[in-house]
Amino acid sequence: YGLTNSLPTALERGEFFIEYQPLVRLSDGQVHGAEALVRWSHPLRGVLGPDQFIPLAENTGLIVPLGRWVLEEAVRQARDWQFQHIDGRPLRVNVNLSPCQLHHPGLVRDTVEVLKEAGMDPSALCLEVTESALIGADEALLKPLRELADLGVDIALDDFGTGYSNLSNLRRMPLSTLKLDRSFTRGMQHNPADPVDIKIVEGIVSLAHTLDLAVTVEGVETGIQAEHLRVLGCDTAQGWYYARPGPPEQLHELVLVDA
Ligand code: G
Ligand code: G
Ligand code: MN
Ligand code: NA
Repeated sequence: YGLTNSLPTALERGEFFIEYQPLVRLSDGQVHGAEALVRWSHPLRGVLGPDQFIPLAENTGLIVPLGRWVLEEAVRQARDWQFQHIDGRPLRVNVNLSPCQLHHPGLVRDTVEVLKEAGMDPSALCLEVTESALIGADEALLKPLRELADLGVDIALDDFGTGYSNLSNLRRMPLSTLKLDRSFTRGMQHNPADPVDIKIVEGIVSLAHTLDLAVTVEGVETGIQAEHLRVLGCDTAQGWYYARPGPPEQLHELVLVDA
């Protein structure tokens, strides 16, 4: 009982909300989008993070309607950003997909519907899937992702480097981006950076670029880390150094500041 029981009503009562964390292009420091991160404003327990309820939502199947709500909300927000953008740069939005959503037969149809209803170009959406969700990279999982990628949706492999990616599977996946887990960013906090971490990141960037994949780094907390990662050729960064996850208005402020 408890959290699990109150999940379905929480969705009906509108207790979930989304925070957005900016994604910043390392070459010029421009904000080019944001990752949508869901929260639950629980009437008794306060604001709960995804780690406290996503596993429950997966076990109960609520993740499918919840995930669809997140997608709708995030795409609608990105559409608003596009209407309001000041200098011709359409902001993009990243949405996390859990393994259950990947297995759900309605994924492609729902995503296409949400994009159509919002009148959004598919290329403004990036879906993040984790390495562990793609273990084995069997066709049943790759097919819907490939259909989405063919429509122009970007697919990112989240938490890259922590799971069990079979590197040779990378080329079979319809990916456009690798999101390097923040454990790699930690080795970049000193000057000079950890020489082994430098070699590892260099290798991953080189592999990624060879496969035509962009590299996003997570967990950037300092300017030193950002600079090391920029020099190593990473494309995009995300982390507290730029901004914590926050309300959608935060992105307006950041974009206005650097415009
Ligand atoms: O928001 P926070 O920094 O606490 O994120 C913790 C984890 O929750 C991240 O790994 C993120 O991928 C996951 N997460 C956040 N929002 C969503 C969501 O809408 N759906 C799914 N499946 N996972 C999410
Ligand atoms: O989807 P993913 O697992 O990458 O979710 C991002 C998670 O990382 C969220 O929980 C977010 O709050 C957290 N996060 C974002 N930026 C930073 C950062 O700079 N440092 C740390 N330690 N965590 C971060
Ligand atoms: Mn993510
Ligand atoms: Na991650």
